Amino acid sequence: MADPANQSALVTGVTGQDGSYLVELLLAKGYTVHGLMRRTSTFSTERIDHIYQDPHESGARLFLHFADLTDASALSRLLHEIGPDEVYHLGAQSHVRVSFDQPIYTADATGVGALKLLEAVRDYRDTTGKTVRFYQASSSEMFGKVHEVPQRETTPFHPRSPYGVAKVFAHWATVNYRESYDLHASCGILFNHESPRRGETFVTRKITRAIGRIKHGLQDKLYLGNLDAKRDWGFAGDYVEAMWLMLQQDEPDDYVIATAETYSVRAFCEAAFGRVELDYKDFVEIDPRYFRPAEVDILLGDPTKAKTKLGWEPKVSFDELVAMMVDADLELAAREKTLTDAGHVIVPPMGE
Ligand code: NAP
Ligand code: F7E
Repeated sequence: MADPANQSALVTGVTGQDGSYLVELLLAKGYTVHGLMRRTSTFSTERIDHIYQDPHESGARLFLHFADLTDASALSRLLHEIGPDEVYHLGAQSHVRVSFDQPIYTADATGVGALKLLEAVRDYRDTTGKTVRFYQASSSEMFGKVHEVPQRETTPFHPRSPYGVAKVFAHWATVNYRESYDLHASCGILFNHESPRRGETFVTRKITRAIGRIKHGLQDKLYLGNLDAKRDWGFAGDYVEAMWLMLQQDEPDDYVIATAETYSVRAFCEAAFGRVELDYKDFVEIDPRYFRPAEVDILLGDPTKAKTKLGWEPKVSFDELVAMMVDADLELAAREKTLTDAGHVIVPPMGE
């Protein structure tokens, strides 16, 4: 294994949930980290502000670069400019429901974006002769209408959304570059993973955000869609470790990363509202707006291969995850309440 202190990594999706945890992990190991972020009209670095380092200061090891996943020339230029040892491709339009509203953009950013980055990596490797290892953020959404339970690396894909279709494309593009061009490229087929940094429009965070606001009198109701869908929910901090482990292996490969437990959205509601001694039935209402044209009914992963080959296991249990998220959102809502009482206008989180 190479000495991490001399290693550099490029992380796409650095402003996202996983990007923030992965950057923390890589910096702690001694890596120099380059994050790719897109230009937005407001600040989008909230999740990494606590680890931001002024690039002018000596010893800085986190550098941010503007590029969009749809811009092949920017990706190629960045690869040549940075010359990373490892590339973690986490950037994507990652919301399943939104992918039905934006199917073409999702295909472009989430699907073809991965191919553009693979091309940039291949070109950089071929031009310079330098080895680059590549991680693709594949998803359990690729299993969609599942062909078996639990799902493992050999389970056939049957995506149920434009997002799932785009991820299947990106997944096979990565496998193809491994097989065609001898690229050290691995795919992590990650099942749902959550945290207090989870985007507020994903169901777990939507629930825990609402609980905090309900407890502090800032919100009365929570509108959700399908409560019967089941997901294999783990903690994002555990899952980024699996990404790193994949790129430390001699041979590239694909791995399911999951907890091997599944719970319904209803069960998540029960556990999360239960944490603050409330009954979810008193607050949750169903809004058909949040149903999807095609649903993924059950996801349950079998992480045996990751355990055997990578020595990876999830550390945070379902109950611990729920408690961590509820507690963090109670604190956030308490701060919002203080601001509201002082006359500030706090815009409630939007659904989806
Ligand atoms: P996330 O919080 O939604 O983060 C996505 C990141 O991609 C953000 O930094 C976002 O930037 C960036 N991005 C989106 N479109 C882009 C574009 N056109 N150009 C450049 N950057 C762009 O997602 P996550 O939960 O951290 O997930 C990380 C990756 O794992 C994603 O590829 C996701 O599809 C995949 N995945 C996630 C899960 C899960 O349960 N979390 C499971 C399996 C796979 P902004 O901050 O500007 O929006
Ligand atoms: O939905 C149901 C919804 O949006 C979970 C992404 O990270 O994980 C994520 O995709 C379930 C679905 O995540 C609401 O119908 C009910 O069955 O939290 P979610 P997701 O669709 O599983 C995979 C692995 C990824 O790769 C994706 O990038 O919850 N649900 N009511 C709802 N979902 C939302 N968002 N909002 C609701 O009101």
